[in-house]
Amino acid sequence: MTFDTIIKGGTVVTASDRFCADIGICAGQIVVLADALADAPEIIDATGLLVMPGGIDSHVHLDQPGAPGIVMADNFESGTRSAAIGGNTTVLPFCLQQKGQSLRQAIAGYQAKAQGNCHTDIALHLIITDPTPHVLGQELPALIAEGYTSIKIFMTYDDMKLADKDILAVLDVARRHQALVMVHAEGYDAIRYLTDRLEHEGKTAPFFHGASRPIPVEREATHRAISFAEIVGTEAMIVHVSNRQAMEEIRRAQQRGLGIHGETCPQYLLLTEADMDRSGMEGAKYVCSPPPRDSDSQSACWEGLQQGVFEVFSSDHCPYRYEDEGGKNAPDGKRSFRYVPNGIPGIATRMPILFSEGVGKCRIDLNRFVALTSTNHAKRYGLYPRKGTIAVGSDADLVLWDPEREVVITHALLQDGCDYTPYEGLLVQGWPVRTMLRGRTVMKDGEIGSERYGLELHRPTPSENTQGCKRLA
Ligand code: DUC
Ligand code: ZN
Ligand code: ZN
Repeated sequence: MTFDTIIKGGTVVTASDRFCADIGICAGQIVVLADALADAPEIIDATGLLVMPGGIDSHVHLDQPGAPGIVMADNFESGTRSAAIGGNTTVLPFCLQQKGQSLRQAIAGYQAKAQGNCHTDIALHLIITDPTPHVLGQELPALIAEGYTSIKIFMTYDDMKLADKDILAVLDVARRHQALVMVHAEGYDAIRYLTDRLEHEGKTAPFFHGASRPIPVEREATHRAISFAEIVGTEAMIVHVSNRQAMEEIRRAQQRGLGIHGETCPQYLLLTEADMDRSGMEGAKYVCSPPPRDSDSQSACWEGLQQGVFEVFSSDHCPYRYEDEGGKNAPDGKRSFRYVPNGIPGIATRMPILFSEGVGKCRIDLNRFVALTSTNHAKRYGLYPRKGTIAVGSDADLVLWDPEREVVITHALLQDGCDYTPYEGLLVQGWPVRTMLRGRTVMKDGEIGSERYGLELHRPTPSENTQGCKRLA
């Protein structure tokens, strides 16, 4: 048998196994895993390297419209470029429906931005902000049937929040048509109240972002979202969980047998509220929502990863330039944390951080690392087994990983469109040295190829999905 490419001498790691094998690739797919393959025009020496499924980051914002005057720092080209630098081969960005827009218009807009510009494969989640009867009754069911099977909703933000009755209505569409609702769980009214109070007291620095959305704000909304999913009788994913109380709400729901899933992100393992407490507007570099918390919250997020409460570890890459962070969009140039865009970059640093802090410090093993960064994303969002594993018939989406390489993270390494990284100066051990998308090298030693091979993936519709992709084994 001949191959296009052979990867020789590496240690293959999946979510369940670890073994030495060569990998034979033909027409973009893995066709053989065996000892001592030979005979291919391209032979890649992976001696001393781990060969893992390419990272899948299921929580990413690219080219998303925001407040007037604020432009997201990454488009599909720069965002997927940085993703490939960090060992990812698939990302799932959000397609935001703006008020008054149809879902089809929103999708067409994102597809136009993505087409021909991606270094990784992509699949879009929908964000519903305007749940009109037409959207819920016609468009959404039709789009779910076409494979847009994941939908994010917000419980906060002036222009995005859904009323409780609308949250219930979206969950009900998801129940009837077998989609998954992803919930941003922070309560709007409590945040409004606290923000007004803090501003009245003159507490406007970025640091007070944390005080405007404390842990009970997230816990209450998490509890409400879980209760709504239970009342409707459907599953839900609570995204970007930041603290123990919210994690415990999810764990309790899981212990009661509910289909409630959880996600956490690097910022909740490494950053704390103290990072927002810097001079001038410097703290704005760490402003995201939910905010970074405290050391007990970090421990709880690690526990959630270790115990399986969180099945996915995503970046929530939501990049804004620091030069735009300082309240550029504030009325009358008023400076307040209220006007700092909520989000930080992290698409390239997600895997190295979890590898170094998790595997390197014996908090998780290698198989769990692969599950949390790739396999579970593919399973939950309908891409498995095409993506998320190393098996005969799967796409040859691979990351070759040097477990010994020490790297000091600096923004220049990451090749995103931002002007900083919150992890500047962090020493990590373990780094991706080659990223391969459907058998083609898209990143080698920090260099990105000039071709953009990334495609929008068709996700199986609920009726096509015979692999049990939505339910994790
Ligand atoms: N929610 C996200 O998912 N990302 C960044 C900001 C936010 O509120
Ligand atoms: Zn969110
Ligand atoms: Zn997000």
